[in-house]
Amino acid sequence: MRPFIVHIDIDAFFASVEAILNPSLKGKPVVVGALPGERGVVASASYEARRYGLKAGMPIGKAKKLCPHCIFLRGHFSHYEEFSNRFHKLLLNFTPIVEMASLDEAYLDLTDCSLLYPSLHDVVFTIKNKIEAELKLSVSIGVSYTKLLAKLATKRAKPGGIKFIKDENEAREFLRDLDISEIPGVGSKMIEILRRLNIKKVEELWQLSLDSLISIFGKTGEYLYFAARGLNHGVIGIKPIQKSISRETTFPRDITDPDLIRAHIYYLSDRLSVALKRDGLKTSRVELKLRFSDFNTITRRKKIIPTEDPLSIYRTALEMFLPLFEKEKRALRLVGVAAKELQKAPLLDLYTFNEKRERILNAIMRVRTRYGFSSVMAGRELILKRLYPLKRKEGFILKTASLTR
Ligand code: DCP
Ligand code: CA
Repeated sequence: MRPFIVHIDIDAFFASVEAILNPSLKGKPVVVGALPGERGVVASASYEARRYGLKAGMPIGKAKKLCPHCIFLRGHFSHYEEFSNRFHKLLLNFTPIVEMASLDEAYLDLTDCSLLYPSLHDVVFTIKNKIEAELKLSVSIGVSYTKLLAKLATKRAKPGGIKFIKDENEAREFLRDLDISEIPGVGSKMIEILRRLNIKKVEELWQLSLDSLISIFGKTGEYLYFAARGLNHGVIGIKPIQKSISRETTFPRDITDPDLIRAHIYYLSDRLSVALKRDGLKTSRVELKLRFSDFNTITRRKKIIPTEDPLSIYRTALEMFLPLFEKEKRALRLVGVAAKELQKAPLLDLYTFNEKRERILNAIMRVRTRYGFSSVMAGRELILKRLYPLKRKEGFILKTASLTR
């Protein structure tokens, strides 16, 4: 039997949640992200704002120029998480096979549910109505026999529609005219190389053999060959381990004070540690990213014993930071810390296990879950109060409202 895969994505997620929190925003051009005059980007734009050409990732200055009367908001991350959880729970009522691909995006596998539901086709409409009635959020849905086709179908259904690609014939018709840049994972470098081969549409990509794609792109070439045919072997519910998680921020103004930069590095390490702990992961390579006032950007990496401890991540990042900063002696514009080479944390790691530290970290996690992120903070990160508002639940409200995962 052909798999029955449903991909659901919430329309203009952050902006739509804002319109629920404040109904007077409904139907208006709303942008969540940095505020005009700040340095940062659009994270989410309502469909009304998109009419002016606004989209995610656009510098906020440009957005303001294109749409001066847009309503710019910094956003409320904890509410987005709450809606995401409700979205996830609601989907689990229909099938246990649900994979949350991001906060506002999920895959459902209904293949084996045909005894439960007389018509799988109809249940898709039921799911959509239920989400929209209970969450008051508009969603778009794609349905097909592979994850990739379902995701591509959702994009075509936006905003607010449902698109089915039911068999290989429909898939071929659908893929034929698609721009290669629409295939997830195809980046600007790949597009450039394919352009030089005069390939812009998926149909043109079909002309290349598996061997020639592999000889051009290596392993990615193999992915591309199958993706161009709508095939990928992703299984729902088994999320591949993420390769890295990062947290970075652009400062409100360039910084030269090393204490202040250290505070940022600690705070970012702290946030990173929370993300690792939540996903049950450890990192064995820490990456530090610095962008100077002239936009010159450097990264440094260092191996460590697998950990999710903020202090170990911070110290490793600091070891890389100090000599660099000493040498460059220039103002910084951005700092980022990334956890690379992630692995599932073993339940009990006999070699690196430090029971006392583990207990402290777990206790901090529990207190934070209950009383908010700022209920436990290190002294060295508190000097950031000079720059940012501190909220009980969210911690410091940095410039970047975007998901830096
Ligand atoms: N997001 C972000 N930074 C980005 C992209 C997205 O912070 N560079 C956040 C804001 C979005 C949310 O993730 O609201 C979901 O991302 P989507 O790409 O699904 O974008 P939207 O939901 O806003 O719009 P769409 O209707 O196109 O799905
Ligand atoms: Ca979305």
